[in-house]
Parts: sequence; C-alpha cells; structure tokens
Amino acid sequence: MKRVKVVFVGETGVGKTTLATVLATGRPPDASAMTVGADFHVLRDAESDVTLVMFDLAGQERFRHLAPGIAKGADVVVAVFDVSKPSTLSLLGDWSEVLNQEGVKIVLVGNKLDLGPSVGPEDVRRVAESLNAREVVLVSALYGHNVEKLKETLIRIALS
Ligand SMILES: Nc1nc2c(ncn2[C@@H]2O[C@H](COP(=O)(O)OP(=O)(O)O)[C@@H](O)[C@H]2O)c(=O)[nH]1
Ligand SMILES: [Mg+2]
Repeated sequence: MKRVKVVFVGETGVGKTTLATVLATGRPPDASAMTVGADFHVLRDAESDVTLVMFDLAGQERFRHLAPGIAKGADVVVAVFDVSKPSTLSLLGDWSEVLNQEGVKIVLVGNKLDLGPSVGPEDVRRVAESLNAREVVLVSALYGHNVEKLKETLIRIALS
C-alpha cells in the first residue's frame, strides 16, 4: 500500500473542505463545518492500492502561518481557486512556501464550475505555468462534477 500526503491550499471559501470531503466520502460536508487550523480526510483506493491522506488547510489569514509546517513533506499540493472569483486565482501565489517545496507535485483545481466561470482560460494557463502545475482540473465539488476525474488524476500523479 502506498500512502500519499496531499495538501489543499487556497483562499477561504473556494471549496477546499467540500472538495476533500467529497473525495473522501462521496458527499459534501454538513453546512457550516468551517475548518479551523487543519483537518484531514482519508481516501483509500482499493484498485490502485493508494491511500491519499488529504490535509485541508484553513485559508484564514490568522492560521496561515501554520501552513508550511502542516504541508511539510507533502507529495501532492492541490491549489484550489473559485472559477467565479478571479481574485482567488491570483492569490494562490500567497501559498508559495507550500507550493515551492522541493519535489512536490502540484495540481491546479478550479472549483464551482456550476456557477459559470468568470476566470479566463488564459489566466488559468498562466497561473498553471507559474506554479509549475502538472495538471489543471475544473470541478464542481458541490455537484460532484469531475470529482472522479480529479480523484484519478491525484492517484496517477501520486504514483508517478
Ligand atoms: N456553487 C458551489 N458552491 C460550492 C462548491 N464547493 C463548495 N461550495 C460552497 O462554498 C462555500 C465554501 O466551501 P468550503 O468547502 O467551506 O470552502 P473552504 O473555505 O475552501 O474550505 C460553502 O458554502 C460550500 O457549500 C461548488 O462546487 N459549487
Ligand atoms: Mg475549509
């Protein structure tokens, strides 16, 4: 069994907790389960024999100093933005300490696709390039759209 550490980063409200919960359990979390500090979710994939241990960092400014410690040794970092809120894409640069860890594999995820994207594909491509992201996946965590694809992507990248 291969155990993989996955860390989610991104602004408060982009859907990190929803996404990690849906990946782990197939269902969104109960309303108002706001993350304080950090939380973790486990996804065991029997087929590939991979276990993803997903750390969901709180986006709040006051907890941000905890991020590098929690993210230390991550195999994969999932950088999440909200496709309906362009500022959340540009603010991903704030997580550089986590994103620039040696040997880490980065997946850029645009969430809330159901709201209709207002972030342009050019901007997404530019940020993906600057973060050195291996993949870009657009999802709707709340409606489960492309969540299976993200799961497969995470497992494939974890094994690569
Ligand atoms: N419309 C829509 N709302 C979402 C989606 N994912 C999460 N949300 C909502 O966005 C809000 C913030 O989500 P949360 O997971 O707590 O974000 P976090 O702060 O990044 O952990 C909640 O009200 C979620 O229900 C999505 O795919 N579409
Ligand atoms: Mg959260």
